[in-house]
Amino acid sequence: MKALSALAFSTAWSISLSSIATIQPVFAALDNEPNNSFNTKQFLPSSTTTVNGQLESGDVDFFGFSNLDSGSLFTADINSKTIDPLFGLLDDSGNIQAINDNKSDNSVLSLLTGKVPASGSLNFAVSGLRDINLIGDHLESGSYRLSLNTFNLPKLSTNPTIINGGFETGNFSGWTTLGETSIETKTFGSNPTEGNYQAFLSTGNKTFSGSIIEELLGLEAGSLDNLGKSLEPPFPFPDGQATQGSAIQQIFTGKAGDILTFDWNFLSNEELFPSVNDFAFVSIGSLSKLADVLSPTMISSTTDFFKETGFNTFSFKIPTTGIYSLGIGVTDWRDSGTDSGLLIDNVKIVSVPESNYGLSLLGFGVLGLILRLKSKQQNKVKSISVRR
Ligand SMILES: [Ca+2]
Ligand SMILES: [Ca+2]
Ligand SMILES: [Ca+2]
Ligand SMILES: [Ca+2]
Repeated sequence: MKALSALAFSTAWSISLSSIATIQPVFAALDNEPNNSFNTKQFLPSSTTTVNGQLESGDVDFFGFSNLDSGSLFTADINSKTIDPLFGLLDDSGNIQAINDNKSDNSVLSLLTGKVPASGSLNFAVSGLRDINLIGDHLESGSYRLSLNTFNLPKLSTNPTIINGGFETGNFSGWTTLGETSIETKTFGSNPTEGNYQAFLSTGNKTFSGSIIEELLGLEAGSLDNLGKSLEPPFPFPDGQATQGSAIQQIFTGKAGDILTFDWNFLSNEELFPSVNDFAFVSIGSLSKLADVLSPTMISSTTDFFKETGFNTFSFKIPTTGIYSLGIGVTDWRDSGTDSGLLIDNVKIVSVPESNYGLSLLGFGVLGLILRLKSKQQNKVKSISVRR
């Protein structure tokens, strides 16, 4: 299937609806009963990207998309004004691979993402809330639209130095993004630390699995899962997975001794359970956690999230001159139920002239201490104002 961006798709859709209102676009199909089981699924014509369906109480709609580009990424979502949907993904034998009821803490609509398997086929089932076995155990009734979008893993670009590190262009120019990412202002409830804009990454909505994020960031397979397991002992969770998240990346040339810094604020709605310990991470040189739900620095948040760490500063000294990949992200841990997020701002490189290297490092250390003290003071003020 030809890769079609969401923007291109919505434009094509509105044009065809307005100019030729009586003709369905070739890529839209209608729900055709009976399609109530995997074995009686409705095969959709090649190049179909949309299904306009109708769900009745006790009804499940199974669909088969085919001739997709194997290895490409997909997002598939259910939109409806009348039903609370549940969405399932099945393999080519009919085994349930993934279920999504609610795509985020703020929506009952459903969304699935992933990678198109070698067969080039994707099998979906549309049902009503709580019908996790896809057997029609629900009372929802109404119309919906299923939309499928496929695209390639974003291409990486290498910049001579960090570009748009403060996001003041109001977009992600210079960055590669994957998942649910947006540019926010102070109306988010947490002020940018530089200028008027900051980046926000979420574990809700259009997110991708840890393995796909690892692929984008060039990380070893399983490394995000392992980072989440780093709580053990006494909290082993050998089944732990970085289930779904978002990341941004920029590749740049770094000079030995330069210092890369950025400000970050980890936010979460999760309870304080080690079993659902969502976390934020950074990869440069190696992969490490920025914070997790159990971080002792979590305080009440003035954003839509319950809790946040407040802004902290990460810093990394470039050990040798060369090309570096900076990846920053946030992920759900073990389940995909409750959202976490990460604000990022002021990504920059502090260049240190070689002759003044030792002296500047000392100065930077003092600056870092001042920033940390300042941040602590801000946190104090914030927690007081929350209580008021
Ligand atoms: Ca049906
Ligand atoms: Ca739902
Ligand atoms: Ca900024
Ligand atoms: Ca979570």
